[in-house]
Parts: sequence; structure tokens; C-alpha cells
Amino acid sequence: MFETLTKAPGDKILALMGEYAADPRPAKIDLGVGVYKDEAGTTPVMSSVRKAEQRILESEKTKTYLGIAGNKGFANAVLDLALADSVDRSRVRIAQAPGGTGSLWVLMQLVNRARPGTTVWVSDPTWPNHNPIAVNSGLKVATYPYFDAETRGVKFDAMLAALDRLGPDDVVLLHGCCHNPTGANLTPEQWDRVAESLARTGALPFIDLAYLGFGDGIEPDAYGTRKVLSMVPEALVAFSGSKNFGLYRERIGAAILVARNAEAADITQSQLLNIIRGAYSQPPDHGAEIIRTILEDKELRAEWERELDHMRARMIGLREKLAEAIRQRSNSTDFDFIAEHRGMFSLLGLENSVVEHLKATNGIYMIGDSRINVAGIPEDRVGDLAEALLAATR
Ligand code: PLP
Ligand code: TYF
Repeated sequence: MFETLTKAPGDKILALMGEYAADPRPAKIDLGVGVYKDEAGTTPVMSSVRKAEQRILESEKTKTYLGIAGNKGFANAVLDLALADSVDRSRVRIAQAPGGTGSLWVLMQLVNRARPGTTVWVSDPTWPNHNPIAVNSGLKVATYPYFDAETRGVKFDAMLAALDRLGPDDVVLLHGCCHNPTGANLTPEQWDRVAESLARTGALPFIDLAYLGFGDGIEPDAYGTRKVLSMVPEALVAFSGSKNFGLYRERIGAAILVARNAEAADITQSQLLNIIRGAYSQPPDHGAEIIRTILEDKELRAEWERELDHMRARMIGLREKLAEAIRQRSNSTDFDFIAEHRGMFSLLGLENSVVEHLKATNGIYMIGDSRINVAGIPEDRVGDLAEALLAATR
């Protein structure tokens, strides 16, 4: 049977993780995979998460099945956190899913049931896993303009013009905040115009919300999602708890749908649950119960928000330090965009040969498209990094 198969392509980001681990040079720097790192370069369990886990260990009474839609307390807490009062809950349904990726997967499957083979429009560029998830669900993928290689900002006029041309059969995948891989994001005014365009054309917004709280804070980061949802009849949101709760390996996320009315929401949700049942039956509980425990408890929630604030401030601080170090050494503002970007990533706009050179010569690892994970910058190596970047781009 298996002789019919040929080797499938690997994931470039995950492959780079392995390459970095195998590099024996002690001064190597990992700016690759999108995992938050602290001052010590590690990714520890958050203190609020550890406390929630202790409580769960003591109070958990059963391991019986959870149900197809997952943990109900988690579901309500995530809706309050991400959507707040942007849309009437009678039109909203949610199913817990394995990570943001699992949420994207079940929602893409849902789109394909509603409109088989329709087109999902993704930003140019986007997270490299969006394409395979859509294609493996039977959908087509096309791109809308997004990153401006000159300014390293968003090509907003071109983006909006492309969105304005879409219609009710189209799906528009938007990064809710902290765009991956570019780090360039829409302003609130630009979100208003995107929401207005979607409301006018009838294209279905599908928001990937993988970094809520990693940009400017929970409320500002949720602005775009809430604005769009407040203006359109139907929408999808894939929420991830991997980054903001540091629960990467627990695989916790949520697939959220907004329908025209309660009746349509029930019908659509029945299809979503049917997809989940036919895929993995039910989600695992642990990550969901951690998030429920934190968000429902005043003290734990405050502690989690403090931890999240610290992570975000650290990333913004590293952005400012790197931009400043480059400015001082080069007398140019060419890399100031690093301080303007938000989230975990910046796309530096370097040729792949420069990326390869930095890896070979300096042991500096970034994704081949020149995306850096700013949380991976060691505080005491900002100067080294600035010098290496300047030497390689001169
Ligand atoms: N979407 C984007 C844009 C991401 O960067 C990630 C990264 O991990 C995900 C979705 C999915 O995250 P996970 O499946 O680990 O929750
Ligand atoms: O973009 C990143 O680095 C993160 C982590 O298949 C990731 O989103 C990367 C690749 C992948 C899953 C997660």
C-alpha cells in the first residue's frame, strides 16, 4: 500500500528548530519558531497556569467524556475575553478545539461544507500553515496584498481595494492582531474600513486570533475582531490559548462562529459538531480547564494578566532596544520599523542568501523569509545582533 506514497514536504519552521538544536556553537541565537522566551531564554510554565493546575489536580472528580463542544466554562470565558459584547450571543456558537490550528481546521471544514471548493483569501504573506489547512479541507487559496516591502508596513490601499472586489462566496482570513510573519498590523481606523468593506461585499471574515494580548494589550488587540463581528451577519474566529497562556503542548483553542440569527447558529453549530465527531470525537480537557480556572478566578486572572503584561512589555522593550542599537551603529532609521511592529514577529525583508549567511557565519537563526521572533533576542546580545545584521546587509 504505502509504496504509492512519495515524501511529503516538511514544515520549514519546525525543521529550523531541529537545525538550531543540532548546532554546537555556544553563541548561537534562536530567532526561529514562534515560542515566547523569557529573560533566561526559556519558556517556563506561567505561574498562574501552575496554580490552576494544582487546583485542578486537587478538585478534579472525573475523567469521563467532556462532550463534543468541550468545556463549557472555558467556552464562555473565551467568548467574554475575545468577543466581549461585540455581538449578541444568541448568534454565537463555540467549540473547543486542539489549538488554534485545530480550530482553523474544523472551521475550514465547515466552510467547505457550506461552499465546497470556495476560495479563502489570505494575506501576502501569511502563516505557512494556513495554505495546507485550507487546501486539505478542499478549499482554494488566493492572496490579497498586505506587506509593503519598502515601508515594512501594511499596503493598506491595495489590501482594501482587493477586499472591495470580493463577494459573498469568498472567505477572508485576517490575523486578529500580531500578524505572523510580518509584525505589521492594521490601525483601528483601518480595521473600521475593513469591517465596512466586509459588511458591504458580504465576504465572510475568518479571523485567526492566535496572539491576543501579545501586541498592545487584550483590549486593543481584540479591537479588530470585535469591530468586524459587530458589523457583519456571519463570521468565524479561530482562537488559540497556546501563546497567551503558554499552553503550546496542551493544544487548546476554540472555533467560534457567528450566524445571522439563533436558528442559523444552531444549524451551523450542528455541522461543526458533526465535523468534530467525525475527526477526533471530543477535545482534551486539561488546557481548557486551566484557562477556565484562571479566567473565572479574580486573583488568578489578575496574576495571569500581570504575566501577560510582562511578556508583552518585554517584547516591546526588545524591539526598541534592537532598533536603537541599529540606529546608533548605522546612523540610519532603516530598521526603525522593528520598534513599530507588534507581536512576536518582524519580517526584516532580507534576501534568503542574507538569512543563510547570518546562520552560517553568526549562528543567528531566523525563518528563511527573514522573520525574527523578537522574544528570542538575548538582552545582552542586542549589540551583537545589530552588528551582524548591519554587516550582512551592507
Ligand atoms: N495561527 C497563527 C497565525 C499562528 O502563528 C499560530 C502559531 O502557532 C497558530 C495559528 C496556531 O497555534 P496553535 O495551534 O499552536 O494554537
Ligand atoms: O509561526 C510560528 O513559528 C508559530 C509556531 O506548523 C508554529 O506559529 C510553527 C509552525 C507550525 C506550527 C506552529
